[in-house]
This record gives sequence, C-alpha cells and structure tokens, in this order.
Amino acid sequence: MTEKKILFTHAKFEASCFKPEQLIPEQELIPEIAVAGRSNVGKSSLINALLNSRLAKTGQTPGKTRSINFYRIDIPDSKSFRLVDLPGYGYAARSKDERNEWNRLVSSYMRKRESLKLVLHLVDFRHGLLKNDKELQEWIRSNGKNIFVVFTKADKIAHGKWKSMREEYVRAGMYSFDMPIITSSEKREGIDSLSEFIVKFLND
Ligand SMILES: Nc1nc2c(ncn2[C@@H]2O[C@H](COP(=O)(O)OP(=O)(O)OP(=O)(O)O)[C@@H](O)[C@H]2O)c(=O)[nH]1
Ligand SMILES: [Mg+2]
Repeated sequence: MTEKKILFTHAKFEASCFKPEQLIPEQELIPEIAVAGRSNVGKSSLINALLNSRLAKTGQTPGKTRSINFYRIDIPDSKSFRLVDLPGYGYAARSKDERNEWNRLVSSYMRKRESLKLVLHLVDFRHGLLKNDKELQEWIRSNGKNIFVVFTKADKIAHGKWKSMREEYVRAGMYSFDMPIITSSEKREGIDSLSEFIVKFLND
C-alpha cells in the first residue's frame, strides 16, 4: 500500500525573537510545536528537512540559533500550525550572561504560551539523555507541556541497532508521550513518519 506523503510545502518564516518582549503574539487557532534540544543536536536541520527548505540556518558552530524562530505551515485539509525553533542549551563556551539570556527567553516562552501544544525534544541518537536533557524534560513537564522525543543523526548508527537502542533508552527512563521517532535529516530518514505524527497530533 502506498500512502500519500504529507509535505509541509506551504511554509514561511515569520519572525526571529531575541528577547521575551519581542515574542510574536499567539494566534488562537494556530497551535505551536516547539523544537528543543542541546546545541548542535540538529534542530534547525530537522526543521529544514520537515519543510523541505533552507529556511532555518544551520551550522558547524554550536550555538548557531540564538533567537526563537517562528515558521508558519499551512497544510491542505489540515489545521495550520507553527514550528518554533528554540535556541540550544548546554553549550559550554557560553558566558553566564548568555545562559541567563537563554533562560529568560525560553522560560518566558514556555511558561506563558497557551498555544504551545507539543515540545519535540531532540536527542542525539548516539548519546541519549544527558544531565541537562533530563533537567529540561522535568522542567517542561512541570510547565504542563507535552514532550515527544525525536532522535537525530541516526545515520551515525548502524540501522540494525536502531530498534534495540530505542528500547534501551525508553527502558532507562527517557520520557516521551509516544514511541520516539528515529530520524536523520541528512539522509531524510524518519522525516515522513514525523510529518505524519505531527498531522495526526494536530487533528486528533
Ligand atoms: N550526520 C548528521 N549530521 C547532522 C544531522 N542533522 C544535523 N547535522 C549536523 O549537525 C550540525 C548542527 O546542526 P543544526 O541543525 O545547526 O543544529 P541545532 O540544534 O539547530 O544547533 P543550535 O542552533 O546551535 O542549537 C550541523 O553541522 C549539521 O550538518 C543528521 O541527521 N546527520
Ligand atoms: Mg539551530
């Protein structure tokens, strides 16, 4: 059976917000799905893979995305939504001031945003959850938000190990409200499954 692929082709960049005061207003009927994770885990690359575009800036240097970036996606026969690229955390070379800025920006977004319906927590498939990932998960959940884990950079791991590794991570206590999806933005693996998951989530 061949299913019709869902393509997020109607996407546009809306805004880059560097400070809480700059956050664009929420729109009642537009749910937001945020993409969170450590610096360099592949957040912006995943957004580009999902949108089949180069709208999000990616890079070799960790800490590439310093703002919260909003993308608006319209899908035929489905609800529209926003993908929200969050700045990464856990980049050691950041100064204390920069870390405080991150906290101020991300926490003001997470705490107040009613339209934020889901946080995609990106986790490098090679490393699993590190200490600050666990802290992030606890903090997101304490704010009453849904977490769904998306593994990234799976092309670095032999295909044959994927399933057992995922099971191992889930057994070790990684939180995700549904079975995590394994992706590679570089090889476009798992991207269609993730698109389908998003559409189903939006319309359930
Ligand atoms: N092998 C491989 N590399 C990837 C993949 N996705 C991203 N990368 C690489 O990882 C690096 C970081 O990617 P970004 O998408 O910029 O990561 P980010 O999470 O947005 O990083 P910050 O904005 O710094 O928080 C880049 O060099 C990408 O080319 C993937 O699926 N496989
Ligand atoms: Mg980025």
